[in-house]
Amino acid sequence: MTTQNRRQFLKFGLTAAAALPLIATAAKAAGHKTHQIEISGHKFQPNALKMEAGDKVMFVNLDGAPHTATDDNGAFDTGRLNKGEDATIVIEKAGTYSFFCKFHPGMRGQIIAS
Ligand SMILES: [Cu+2]
Repeated sequence: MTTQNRRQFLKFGLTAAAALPLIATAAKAAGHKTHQIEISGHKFQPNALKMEAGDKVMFVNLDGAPHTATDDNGAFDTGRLNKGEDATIVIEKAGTYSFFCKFHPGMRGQIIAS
């Protein structure tokens, strides 16, 4: 993704202190990864992602149609992503997160954080 794209950085379930850039840098130094899920052909790819709690996930929409990645239980929501846009979320707690697209509810994916 290029820097021209609108970038969103969304954090959920964090304290205000944890949202500080310095803390985010410390988390990165501790070895947390950023994973990527592409949205293409009305599918989340990969459709099931295994990762560690504390890792980030960047959703990138490559389709002409707008999409979202919205957790079934409200743990995260990228909001509307138009073509070429991306949004990054942080999964803080281990668990299985099932998500869908608000515009196309048949589009589903899963994040398994351990
Ligand atoms: Cu969609």
